[in-house]
Amino acid sequence: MTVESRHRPSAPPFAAPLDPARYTRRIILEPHQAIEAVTPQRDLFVLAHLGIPRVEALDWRLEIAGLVERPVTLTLDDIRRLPARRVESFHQCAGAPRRPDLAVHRVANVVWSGVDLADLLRTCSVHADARFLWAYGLDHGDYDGVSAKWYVKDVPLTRLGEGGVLLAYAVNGEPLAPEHGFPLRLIVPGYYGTNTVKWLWRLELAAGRATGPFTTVLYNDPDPAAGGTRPVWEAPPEALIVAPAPGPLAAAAIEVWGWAWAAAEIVQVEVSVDGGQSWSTARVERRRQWSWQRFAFDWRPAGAGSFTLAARATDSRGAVQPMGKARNSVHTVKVVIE
Ligand SMILES: Nc1nc2c(c(=O)[nH]1)N[C@H]1C(S)=C(S)[C@@H](COP(=O)(O)O)O[C@H]1N2
Ligand SMILES: [Mo]
Repeated sequence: MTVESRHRPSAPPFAAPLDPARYTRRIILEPHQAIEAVTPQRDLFVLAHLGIPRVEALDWRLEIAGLVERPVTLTLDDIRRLPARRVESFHQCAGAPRRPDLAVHRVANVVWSGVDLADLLRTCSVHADARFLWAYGLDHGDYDGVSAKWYVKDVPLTRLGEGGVLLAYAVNGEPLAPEHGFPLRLIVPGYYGTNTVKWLWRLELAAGRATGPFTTVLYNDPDPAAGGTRPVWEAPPEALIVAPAPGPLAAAAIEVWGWAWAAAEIVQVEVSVDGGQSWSTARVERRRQWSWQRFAFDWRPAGAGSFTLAARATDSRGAVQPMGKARNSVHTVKVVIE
């Protein structure tokens, strides 16, 4: 294998037709329906920018190349024979790639199974000058005015050093469905979903950031403090109100509850029943690995009327959710006490 072909792959050595060959989005659960602590695979949202590749397990191969001493090509059986790891993590879509001012509240929580990528990479001997992992999906084509040879995302190797980064072949103990990345996807717990590359066929170790549209013109949010833009990688704190659902309610003792999550553990959730003018501290469960955390607040409405409930999370780094104009803006729910 030449250096040129290691750095400029043209195609995987097997067929993976796209069906459908276009942007596909399926939103299954509304926030008030996200009741289960672990979201069943059939209830996960589906997000595919370019289409859904259909893969024959026996034909499929994963190559690991670029700045490594020993490039390898693995079959699915090779990967399944490696020690299996489980990681519970929130799974969140960042929303529109070019709309950092819009919160979509699209989140789930699942248990991924797969192999530890840092362990696997040690067997390839990564060069000292490598700084990023580039992950290639089998999907390709046009999206929002850009053309992609492949769906490629990148992860700094420092994140791999923090643990939990998987090549996952199962979710909640079930094989990945085609739309969720069969046969193998990258999982970066704590990062937004856009980085969890589905339908992997190539991993490349590189000195710089990936050069495709999904890491350059898309998914980079303005950040003057960071000198221009910031990749949409780690998820900042966010809380979602599950109950009560929007609409009419009887005037009784009401538990306002939901889920909160971030790349770092959530240490505080506050609930407001007056649209964010005043706040009370809610109870918050500890997290398991990178799971979302349940919060709850007991509310006794003083009387009938319309109320805007809101929940605001703070993480262990001290970051707090903004009220508006952010991917993680505060979620509000309007209820009417009858
Ligand atoms: N190859 C590939 N991986 C991808 C995407 C994609 O379009 N192609 N979409 C990403 C985005 S934006 C999200 S939110 C998650 C969604 O994962 P899910 O559809 O399994 O819920 O997959 C990510 N991985
Ligand atoms: Mo997404």
